[in-house]
Formats: sequence, C-alpha cells, structure tokens
Amino acid sequence: MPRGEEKNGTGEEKNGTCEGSICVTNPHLDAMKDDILYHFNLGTSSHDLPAMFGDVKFVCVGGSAWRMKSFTEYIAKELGLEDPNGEYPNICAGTDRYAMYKIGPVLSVSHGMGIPSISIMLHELIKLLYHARCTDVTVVRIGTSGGIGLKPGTVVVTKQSVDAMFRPYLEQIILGKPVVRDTDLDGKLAEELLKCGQDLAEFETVIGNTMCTLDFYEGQARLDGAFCSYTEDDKQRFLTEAYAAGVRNIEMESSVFAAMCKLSNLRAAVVCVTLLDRQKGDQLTSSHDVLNDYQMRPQVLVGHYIKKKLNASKKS
Ligand code: R2B
Ligand code: URA
Repeated sequence: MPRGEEKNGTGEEKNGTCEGSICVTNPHLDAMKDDILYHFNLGTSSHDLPAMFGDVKFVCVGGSAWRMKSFTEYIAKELGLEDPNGEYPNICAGTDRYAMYKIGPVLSVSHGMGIPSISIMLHELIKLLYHARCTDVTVVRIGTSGGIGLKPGTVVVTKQSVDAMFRPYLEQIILGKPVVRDTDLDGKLAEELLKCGQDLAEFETVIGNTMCTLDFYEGQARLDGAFCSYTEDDKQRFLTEAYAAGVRNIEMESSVFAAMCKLSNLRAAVVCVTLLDRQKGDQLTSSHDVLNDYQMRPQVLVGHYIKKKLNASKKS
C-alpha cells in the first residue's frame, strides 16, 4: 500500500468469513426496514427477492444493455431455455439506468461505461444477491477493450486488474481519505475460462493483466481525443511500458469490479475481447459486422463455461 494511505478503519476490508454466501459488511443495513435498490427499481418491501433471484448461480455483467440482452438470448438457446415467443423481459424496465434479464440460474445485467457507473450497479447487485440469499455465485464481466500487441478479436482473461500507473489496486476516496482496495480476481476461475477458450478453439484466448483507466481518450493514451498534449512517441513508450508490466488490454471497469467482488466474497472474472491493437491505432475502423462478431466471443466463451459447470453439477 502506498505511503500515507490507509484502510478506512471501519473493518470493512475484512473478508473471507462468509463461506459461499454474499458478504455485505454494512451494519447500517440491519437497521433499515426496507432497502430500495433505486437504480434497479427493485426493493425488499416491493419485491420478493428470494423468490425472484434465490436460484442465481451465474451473473454476467457488461457495458451495454443491448449486449446483455443478446447474451440472454444466446444463453437461453445454449441452455435449452428459450422462450417460445422470443420474449425476454427486462426486470429493471421501470428504470433506464441498467437492464437486467434472468434465464434459469443466469442473471445478465448491464453496467454502463466507467468505474462510477459499474460501482453503483455493483452496490445494488451485491445487496440484491444478499437479500435473495444466493450462495456460490460466480460473476463474470464480459466486455470490450483495446489490446496491446494482440491480434484484434483476441479474448483476454484478466489475471490482475491494474490502474493507469500499473498498480494492482484501486484507490477510492471515502470520507475525504484514500482507501486502497485489492483488485485480485479468482486465479482458478481465470485458468478454467482460459481452458474453455482453448477447448472451443474458435478464436485466440490469452491470460494477461488488464489496465483499467478513468477515460477512453487521454487516459488510454489516444491521440484522437478533443485534447492531447503528448506525441505519438510518448504514446508508444507508455504502451510499451504497459506491455512490460504484463498488460495485454485496456478497459474502464475491471478494477472496481474486482475490488467489490473480492470484498463481497464473490468468485469473479473479467473476459474482454480486444477490438483493435492500440500500438497500431486509436480509431475503431473495423466494420460493424466484424465488431459485432468480436463482441460475441466473450459471450460464447462464458456460455461454454456455464454449460460445462451446469452439466458437471447435474452429474454430481
Ligand atoms: C470498454 O468499452 C467502453 C468504452 O468504449 C468501456 O466501458 C470499456 O471498459
Ligand atoms: N474499450 C476501451 O476502453 N478501450 C478501447 O480501446 C476499446 C474498447
């Protein structure tokens, strides 16, 4: 932990005593009669959360509402749980902040772009899973990213999420002070997902560090934003340093995703496809068809993993 920074003294950072269930380390929740999950338009008084969500075992989250609906349709087909009318209702239809779909034990939720957006969603998702008394839940972020030194379309399973200075943690300001949280992900899950990619052999899958930034343009060393005060050489030097630090892709949510899943005892992984090689350019010049094909890859990989796990649990 860097000098001058400390854990926040509430004991909240303690973890590991929840044994398969969801940890919410907030004593104030006990005193609340009702818990309103405002951005989901759900609540403990207005909805029977255990009945609605108690059987959830896999949660897939991704930036766009459209992509999470398409994942729902895909996983429904893969699990033989297709709706005969092709209707998949958005559970959060009462709000346009996030979209949520459920197929059997699989919940699919959108999170928007960037750390603040996914962080709000995760607070409410973690409480939802807790109130629903879910156990043994695996959460996977399926997303897009910019690659470093990889062929576009390569899928990266994150080993460690690092910040824009290649530090393996997330710093958040709470009560005016920096609080540092680990961004470790589940190593065994990452290896299992890598193996799924290799078994499928439909696209390249690698494991590597993922750099999580606060911005798409200057934060990711792009030369094509509204402002830029560095040269192409500066950009290339930065990307080379990132590569040397084990970074293989860049996106904008993995650090807080990893930190919050770790705090709440959720088994978590990040699986992102690279849309371009950042050493070769900044703009997304591939056609929409190609980009859509790339965006299906994390869905196919995670769909394969979920099917494998569900088949194994049926046999045991
Ligand atoms: C990947 O893609 C988005 C930016 O285009 C951002 O949400 C991310 O992490
Ligand atoms: N998402 C990002 O955050 N960066 C990219 O370069 C592509 C997708």
